[in-house]
Formats: sequence, C-alpha cells, structure tokens
Amino acid sequence: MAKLSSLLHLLAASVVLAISVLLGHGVLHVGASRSVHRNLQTTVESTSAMQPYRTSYHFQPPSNWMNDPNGPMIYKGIYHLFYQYNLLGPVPGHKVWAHSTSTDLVNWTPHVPAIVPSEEYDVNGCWSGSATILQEHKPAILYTGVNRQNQQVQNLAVPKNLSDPYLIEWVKSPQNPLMEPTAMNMISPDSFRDPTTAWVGPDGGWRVIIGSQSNRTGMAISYRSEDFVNWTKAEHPLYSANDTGMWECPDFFPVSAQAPVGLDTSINGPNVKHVLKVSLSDSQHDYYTIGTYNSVTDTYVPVEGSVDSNSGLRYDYGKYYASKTFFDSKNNRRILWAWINESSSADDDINKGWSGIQAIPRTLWLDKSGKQLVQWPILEIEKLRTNQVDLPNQLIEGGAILEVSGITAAQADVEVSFEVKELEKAEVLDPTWTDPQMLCSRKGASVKGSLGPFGLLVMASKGLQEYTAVFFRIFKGQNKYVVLMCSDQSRSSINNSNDKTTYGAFLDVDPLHEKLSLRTLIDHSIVESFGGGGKSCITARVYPVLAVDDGTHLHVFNNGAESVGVPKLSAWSMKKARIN
Ligand code: DQQ
Repeated sequence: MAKLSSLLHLLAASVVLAISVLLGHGVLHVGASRSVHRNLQTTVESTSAMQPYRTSYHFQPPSNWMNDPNGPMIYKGIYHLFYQYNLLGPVPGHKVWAHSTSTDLVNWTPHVPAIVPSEEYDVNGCWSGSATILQEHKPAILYTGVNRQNQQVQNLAVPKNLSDPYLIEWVKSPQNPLMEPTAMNMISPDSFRDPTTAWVGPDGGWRVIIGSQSNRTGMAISYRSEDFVNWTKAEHPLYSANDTGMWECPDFFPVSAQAPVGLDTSINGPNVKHVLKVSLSDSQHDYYTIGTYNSVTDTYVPVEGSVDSNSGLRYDYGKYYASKTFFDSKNNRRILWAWINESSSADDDINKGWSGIQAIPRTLWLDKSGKQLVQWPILEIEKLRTNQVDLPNQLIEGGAILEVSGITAAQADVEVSFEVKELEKAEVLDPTWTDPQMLCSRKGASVKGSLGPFGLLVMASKGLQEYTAVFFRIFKGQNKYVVLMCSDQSRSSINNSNDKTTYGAFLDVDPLHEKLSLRTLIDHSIVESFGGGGKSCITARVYPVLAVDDGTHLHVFNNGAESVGVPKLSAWSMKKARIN
C-alpha cells in the first residue's frame, strides 16, 4: 500500500512536469524549472530509506526513465548533456531530450527539456542524435523523430538565443524532416536513426552517418550536405557488416596516433586513425573498430576490432550502451558518455521510481600499440575524493581477505596494483577458452586458482553474505601470459530477482613486465572498473539488500594458491556531487 501511494505521488509529480512542458513551459526560466524538479526531488527524498540504490556522483535525474546520452558538447565554456527521458514514468515511453548543464562535468543543473514531440515528424518521440558545432561556433542538433506513421526521420534543431550559454530554448527547422526513408532510397522506416556529430570533408561539405540495417546487414548510411539543411544520401554506406542486425547510435571520430589527446571531429591526416562505434541492438553492447578513413571517397576500412564477431573490441565488457563522444575543445580531449541500464526487474524500477544511470564521463584515446582505445574517468571526478586511506606495501597470501576500513565503502574510489612474482606457476590456458565472459562465469571469485583470483570485494556485507568481486587471473598462454579481468555479480545480492550475470574481458597487459592495476568507482548500485589503466573496462549494476550505505565494506582478496604483492592501494570516500 505504501509503495502504491508513493508511486501515485511520483506519477502526479511527473504529470505536473509534463503538463507544464506541454503548455509551452519548455521555455520556462531555469529557476521555474528547478521548482518543478524540486517537486520530484521531494518525492524521492521523502522515500530515501527506500532508495539505497540512487547514485551520489553518477549522473541521474531525480526520477523516471533515462536512457541514451544525446548531443553532449561544450558551448561558451559550459558542458551540455541531453538525454533520452520519459517525462511520465520509470519505464520506456515517449521520449524527450531532457537537458542539464555543468561547468565541471561533475555537478549538474537541470533545465527544461530542450526538444519535445510537437510536430507531425516527431509526434511519437524525439529519439537520439548528436550536436555539431557549425561555422562561427554555432551549435546544431540532428535528432531522430518518430513521425505520426511511426517512421524514423532525421530533424534539425538550433538554439533560439546564441548569447545564452545554457542554450535553454531550441527551435526546430521549418524544413524538417531533412532525411526520410522512402521506397526510392530503400531505407527501412523502422531502422533509420541516431545521426552522429557531422564532420567537414576536404571539399568543405558536411557528412553525417545514420544507423540502419537491411535484411540484418547492419550499416552506417552516409549523407552529405553543403548547408546542413539539404542532405543527399551517398550511394554506399560508410561501413556495413553482415548479420549484425540494427546498428543504433553510431559514433565516428578521429584519434591521434601520436599523442593521447582528443581531436576535433573533422580532423584527418597522416597521424590520424578513425574509430567507428556501433551499438548492436541484438546484444545491447557497444563495439568499435579502429581504421582509416578516406574523406574524399567517404570510405572507412577497419584494421583493428570487428563488429561481427564476439572477439570484437568493446568500450566496456559489462553494462554500457548507446555511448557517444564529443570533442572538449577547452581541454583538448575526447569524452565518452554512455547509458548504464538496470539489472533489476521492471517492477523494482516502478517501485523505486527511476531507471537508468549515466557512466562517469571517460577521457578516451588511442593506446600506444594502436590496437585499442584506452579510457579513464575524467580527472575532475577526483575532486570528490576525501578521507584517503592507504595500505602499506604487502604480500597477500593465498586465501587471505583484508578489510580496507575508514572510507564510505558504498560511495568510494579505489586504486590498487598487484605484483605477481612466480609467473611460471600460472594455470595453462586451454586454447578453447576464448570467451572471457564464459571463463569468468566458470571461474568466479570462489573458484580457487593458482595465480588468482585476486582483486577487490566491493559492496560487501559484514558477514560476506553479499559482495561483488572484481578480480584478475593469470594464465599461461601459447607464447605469452594471458590476463583475465572479471566482475562477478553472482553473490552481489541475496535478492534473486536481479540479473547477476558475471562479466569478463582479456586485458592486454604483460604481467612479466608490468604491475596489474585496477581502479573501481563504487556508487551504491554501480561498480565501474578500469583494468590496466583503462585498457579493459567492466561496469556492473548491483542491488544488495544487506550491503547498503553504512552496512557496506571493502576488501582486497587473494583466492589463488600463490601469494600476490600489493605494492599500492589507495581508497577514498567520495563526496556527493550535485547530479541534478
Ligand atoms: N534509444 C533511442 C533510439 C536508439 C535507442 C530511443 C538506443 O534512438 O536507437 O530512446 O538505446
């Protein structure tokens, strides 16, 4: 009964917000929009005892459903994040572009939604898209509208007032829709969405790609334009791959082969490689390839990674979808945003009144090897660190568990490195063990090995009835040592209605010459881990029953037969950010 009344309360507050927007309050001043959001906030705060899973420094709105990050950009020194949002509840529904801004990518101010369904061409939803900074630093948004016939079309919106750094009001182009599926262009009306940030070619013309599929061949359809309004479809897609299904939220951008810096989206040249990322609707995973892009012929040839095989490269081997990058011209870096969905049931989402979190924005660059990308949480997040705790350099014997106390373990940042001396004792890797996720689920944290499992037990309850284990194992491969990184959720909660899939990735680090490093960001229901300085990342959602707030503990463990050195472990409590 209590649950029902809090749900009704929440729905009522959501309807207030929806009505105010529909009545034209999309142009409300920020102050007014805040008061509307405060209504929602009150609802959530009043039930805070029932809200142990809300994050403290990962971005999320006060309530309701959020999915893809949309149109991230920096304008006049202000960072903008738009996101797919259902005004009416914590389940998927008609989408608007909700909008928040920040000066540091850590603390966020909510604004009224920037783009809401209002016209024939987007009446059934304003779906994902991207921002492009045009000449004279003018931002423009291309987004997918779902029209009255439920066809997907591409539309343009521009700021009403360029002198407003918060870009509160957006105006839809009178020429919309700009790109449509027709019998002539043979594009399927339900598989044509999510325009990327556009880039300029050597001829001065704009190019953009849009996710699609044709008979299960996933593809990135190319369009060109001189004026950003009139777009012509290219004869061939930028890239396609058989039997990969629908490609959602493509992202295409250059990376420097010389230095770990970001590049503006239109840059190309001898020391530049290109990344094509696609979000595969079938598996709900983001895959990327690294290759070369010929901007004259508009062709892309991938060299590393593969979209059509399980061994393809992924940004993250856990929950991480519909990601999108932008070039931060202020700090010369490329920043990656992504949606982390729930592992809880839809009923639980309705009870808690919200669904969906954004991962911590990550800086991303090309690894020295040129074979993969590296990702690291934006430096700004470190300003939330407080109460640092360090463990002295020590050896952890096989079977040992050591508590790291003195921090808020449900809201923390932990960095640890491991050193393994007797590598010859590593277990032999069976050549058929090619699927890291499968290997991690077969050899979870409780399965004793030789070199490993060793790592962190996070979100652990006092008696260890609940914990999430993030760990490494080292194997002897054919001519090198192979490092496996796992995030094992099988013991994360005594509530069995949650998805507790174990995730895994191979980590391209040579334990003969390098220490194995692990950083884990813990935020109540999110465990976001970076192995080898960001070479492999795994994000998990967890909903413990016992290990909540002060009942949460952090441990370092070694369940292998051999001892492991821990030269360094630092952990911090994280302060709460203003996440909306
Ligand atoms: N989410 C949007 C679509 C996109 C999908 C709708 C990916 O535009 O393809 O909310 O999560």
